Amino acid sequence: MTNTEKVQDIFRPLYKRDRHLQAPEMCAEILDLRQAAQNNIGPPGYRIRVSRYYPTDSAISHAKSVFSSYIESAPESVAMKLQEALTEELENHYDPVQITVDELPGLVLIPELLPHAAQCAAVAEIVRDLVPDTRHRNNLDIHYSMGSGLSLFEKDKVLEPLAEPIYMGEDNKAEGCMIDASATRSELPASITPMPIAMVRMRKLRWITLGGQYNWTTKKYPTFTRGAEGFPEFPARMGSLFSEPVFPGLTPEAAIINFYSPGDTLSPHRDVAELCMADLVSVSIGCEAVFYAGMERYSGQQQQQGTEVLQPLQMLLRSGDAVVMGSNSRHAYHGVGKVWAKTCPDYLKSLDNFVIGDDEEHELWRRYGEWMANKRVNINVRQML
Ligand SMILES: O=C(O)CCC(=O)C(=O)O
Repeated sequence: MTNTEKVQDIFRPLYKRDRHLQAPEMCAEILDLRQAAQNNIGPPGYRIRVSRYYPTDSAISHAKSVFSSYIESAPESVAMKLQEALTEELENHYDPVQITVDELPGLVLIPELLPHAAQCAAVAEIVRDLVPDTRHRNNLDIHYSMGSGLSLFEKDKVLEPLAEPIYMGEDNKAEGCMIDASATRSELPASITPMPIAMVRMRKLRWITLGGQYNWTTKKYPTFTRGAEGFPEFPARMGSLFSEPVFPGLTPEAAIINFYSPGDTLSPHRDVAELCMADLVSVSIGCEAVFYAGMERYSGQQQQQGTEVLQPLQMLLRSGDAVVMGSNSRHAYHGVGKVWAKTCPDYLKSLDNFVIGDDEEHELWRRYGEWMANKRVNINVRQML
């Protein structure tokens, strides 16, 4: 049996169980981060520890100012109300805790790290600025013309198929690359027909990549020298959230933004394309999901010796939660088992509440909120070198 088969064997029962799970609370093995932060109790087999996330009060103040400037650069129509909401939220209390796990050293779980207003601003940055920017590849652009950019909320737009697929690089033309690329991430359509934007928005857009563009076929980033001409720029605004002091353990150079609808899953995998061991940071926005993380290696030795294999840690991720995978957990297996419908928080569902004036803009934000009601957006940031 290969290691991949062993890993599949270990994770498969969890995916199967969660497919039918009505609510995460019904499964005692799923760690609820908020509860765990209060009662210090981990799931069977795991010992957790809870401590303050930011090491000092000045790091908290610095983080607050990062959130505030992030929101300041949100579109004018919403910046003021978002700023008010942020002030109110942070004045009340902002001192997140981190949960560490003895059995998975280097894995850090931070419930409620990203304030509500920053989450709202991030959704807007993603749909207005990042998705439409043709420098950021997405799972559809191999087969569809993106024209001047993918505007998800443009009424009546239809994506037109390309006459020939456009691959990312010469190496991408290898036979079988479509099968490979579609395995977990691309969901390429069986036949390439014009695709209404509503379909793209609802389900078909699965990811975009920022900064260094990861090649799903070669499973590599292009070769770069930091600082040299052509080194990819990471979007500065988004990058400000994923740097010190909020995430001191990485320099954001590449990211995958994953879009999940209820029913979508992500197979267990390890992120090993990066050439350094800087932290990998993953932030969730929108609907709740179960996230699994297991050891770097399931060698099968334990099974041979008759010792019990520790089940992957299963945890419920809610909007605003962050997962950091560093040091010994940097290459841990991980995946997403289920996204629960109707679990998106109200502040994201009613984004139009933040808009001042302008009917058109109001309508647009209403539609962003309607979209988020059934989405989970995961921002997964890495350092390449
Ligand atoms: O959606 C998530 O929480 C994890 C995403 C992930 O593991 C990845 O993009 O590699």
